[in-house]
Amino acid sequence: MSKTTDWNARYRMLVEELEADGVQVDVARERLLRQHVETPSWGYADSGTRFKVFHQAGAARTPFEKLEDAAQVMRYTGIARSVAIHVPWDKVDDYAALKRRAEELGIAIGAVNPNLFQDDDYRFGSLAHPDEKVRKKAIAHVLECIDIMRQTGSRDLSLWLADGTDYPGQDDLRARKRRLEESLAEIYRGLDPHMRLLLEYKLFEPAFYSTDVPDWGTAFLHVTRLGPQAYVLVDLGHHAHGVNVEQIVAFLLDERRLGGFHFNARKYADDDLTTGSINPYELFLIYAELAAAEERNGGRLDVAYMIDQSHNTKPKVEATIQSVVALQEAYARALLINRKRLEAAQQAQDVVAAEEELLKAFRRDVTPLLVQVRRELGVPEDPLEAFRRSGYAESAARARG
Ligand code: PSV
Ligand code: MN
Ligand code: MN
Repeated sequence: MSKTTDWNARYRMLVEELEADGVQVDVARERLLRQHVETPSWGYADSGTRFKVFHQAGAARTPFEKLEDAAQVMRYTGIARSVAIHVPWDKVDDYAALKRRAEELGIAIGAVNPNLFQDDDYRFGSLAHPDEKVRKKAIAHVLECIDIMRQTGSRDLSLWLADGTDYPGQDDLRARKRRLEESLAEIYRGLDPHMRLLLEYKLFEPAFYSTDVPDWGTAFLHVTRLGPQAYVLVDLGHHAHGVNVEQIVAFLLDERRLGGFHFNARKYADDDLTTGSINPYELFLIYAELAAAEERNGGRLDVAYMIDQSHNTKPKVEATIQSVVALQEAYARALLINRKRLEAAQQAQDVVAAEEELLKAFRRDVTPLLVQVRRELGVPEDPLEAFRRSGYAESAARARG
């Protein structure tokens, strides 16, 4: 981003252009000022592929260091207001102290993610395991996480299950469904009234023959049966190729069961790459649905916008800043869609005009609007460039080894 750019003039020009086009920039500006993205604690620690864990110099080693890195993303973007934790990866003796430290750093603790996959007992599953003892152990762990939520002030319990089978005949598929229903119901009863249970689905992996929550429809059925505090979580990396994710989002929004996202990008499987890096148009179309629902809802929508990424080839804080900025850009563009014209084109079955309305917003250069928003948020005009110049990565590498 050039230092000499007259952003005020460019912002005025954009406002004029948009208003002449029937789009209210102030509404978009205000929504962008309120945007909230949550980053994952596990995205700041060493991670790997199926084949190797790679060490990055300066990667966070403790839950407190992860908070420091998450606070950097907040410091440079102004919207990464909270950080999700994963237990026991983020196990500490004093969760109130973790909460206090987060607050000192200007962020909050967000969703709590129980770990129901890294224990020898979970080899054949957790909440749907054939052995009642293992199911009870898994349920007890999730209830412990709900207690942690009380101490960290978290509202969302984010559940992803590795449960499934590898071979036909390995287990009774209907029995697995019923066991899962019962386990989820017991967990649901443990929630406080303000808490939400978010159930994440995933097409396959680590189980390859059957997966107990393989798709949004299965997750939707479970959460609907559980009750009004249960919602579906859409992880962008967890679909078959070609699946229309924005349609799933629209359906869940209409049913008021969309609880949140795990943003990332996917090429082959659970790649967890930078959001918007591979299919920015898909990300825009998802935000187009979100912005439309927000519009119908008087400007508010209770959805948790979380990132789920683990970077092996990029520096972690930088990749997370890139993702947060991609989410900001997609949202900004979606807010600039001329809805009235889009609806008119849809009513007239003018397919080309309707598509062009979306493309026009998608192709818009929203940088002047984002610079304006960043100035109001008190963060640098170019978050990534400012972070790279700050020397934080180098000093973390020195301090953390
Ligand atoms: C495994 O697929 C996974 O990436 C899920 O998306 C979870 O949300 C994440 O791990 C953290 O448990
Ligand atoms: Mn996920
Ligand atoms: Mn995943």
